[in-house]
Amino acid sequence: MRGLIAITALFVAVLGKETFEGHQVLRIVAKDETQLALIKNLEDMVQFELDVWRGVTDVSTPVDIRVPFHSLQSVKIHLESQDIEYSIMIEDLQVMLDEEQQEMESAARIAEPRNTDSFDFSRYHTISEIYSFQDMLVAENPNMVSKIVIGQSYEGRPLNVLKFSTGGSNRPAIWIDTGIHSREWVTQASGTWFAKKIVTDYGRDPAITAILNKMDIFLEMVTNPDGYYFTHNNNRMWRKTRKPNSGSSCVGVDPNRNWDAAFGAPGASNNPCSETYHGPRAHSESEVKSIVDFVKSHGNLKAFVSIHSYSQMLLYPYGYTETPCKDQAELHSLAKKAITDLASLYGTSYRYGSIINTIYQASGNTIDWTYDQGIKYSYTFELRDTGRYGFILPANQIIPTATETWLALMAIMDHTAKNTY
Ligand code: 0X9
Ligand code: ZN
Repeated sequence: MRGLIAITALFVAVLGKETFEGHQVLRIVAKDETQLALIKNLEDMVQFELDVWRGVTDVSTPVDIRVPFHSLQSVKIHLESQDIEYSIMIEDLQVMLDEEQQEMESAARIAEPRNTDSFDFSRYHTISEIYSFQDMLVAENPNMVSKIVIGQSYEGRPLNVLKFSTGGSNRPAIWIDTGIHSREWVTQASGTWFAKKIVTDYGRDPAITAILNKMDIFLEMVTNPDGYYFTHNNNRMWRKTRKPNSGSSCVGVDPNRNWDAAFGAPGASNNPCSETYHGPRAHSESEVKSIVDFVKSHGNLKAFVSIHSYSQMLLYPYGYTETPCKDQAELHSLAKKAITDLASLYGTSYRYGSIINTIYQASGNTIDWTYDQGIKYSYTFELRDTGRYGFILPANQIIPTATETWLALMAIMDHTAKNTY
């Protein structure tokens, strides 16, 4: 098995991108708790080499799993023999990836943008395009935007954070990150759109103007740059960091299980080959540690919003325990307001609640740590969609997704500003 993985890795290194021909994404629906438990077992059957896109939540929520071609038959027989219902959500993943790639390449033929006005927000971009977008935005708005490098990724890429500030020193601040899971491409793309939105609306929209006259905003758009690079060049489905694990041929740690909040407790895996591997120790990943150091040294963050995809949810702590956090009532009603605002644009419906009660148990996750650090308004989004395209959300949905999400972000930022003294 190990040998096979090593050979596959070598193959990809020599020949380029991993392909997903014949891979299907199955949507599995449990009839009852017994079936739910069986599906949970299936997630962990290593011989099938499954990739869980959307894990087990409850009986009323489907589970989406990418099944490699070689195990399709066995998985389908396995499900049928247990009388578990499933449908084929994606017939052939590679067909969808080819379309995505074609769209990106046809866009790339249009000249490189020379300023952020000609940046095409309706396309997905490479990491170097996003980094040059950041530099252009700083150059165009020297009085409001600056770039802070909070650290380096494992492979040595800069961890860039844009700071939006209209003055003051160490003002109370709001943090937003996108792309900590690298394959969730609509998030980095939305982060780019948010950055442009802030500079465009400041001085025009009274709400963002009031927020920025009181608080700073920090935005990390490519929070897992090695992973993002890897999704473009080697494996579109990469989620984790790219640091090798000692004693294993499997690479990477789940950066949303690596935080020092019930680190290693149930809701994370101790298997380096798992997509939810928590890592050898809390904050072992420099992509995580750099944010930890930033948060601590800043010391004045009032809101922390970490953006993922997919499944359309707005979540607050905790993920590691059923015990409600002490601000649950306030976080819940603010979440309701935020998703109501979001839905007002195109009717996109979101679920909301604590992580553990709304999605599943997840220990060592980002916002449990930030909340326990005293950042009350700690939220995490799961953006579009609910599974038709999953992580391969068509680029023509980037702007609508970012625009509706912005309404929810504004609700959170507005409430934070009004409750910060
Ligand atoms: O499993 C996760 O890390 C999150 N789902 S994802 O598909 N984006 O990987 C859910 C965990 C808690 N939710 C968030 N932190 N968004
Ligand atoms: Zn994620």
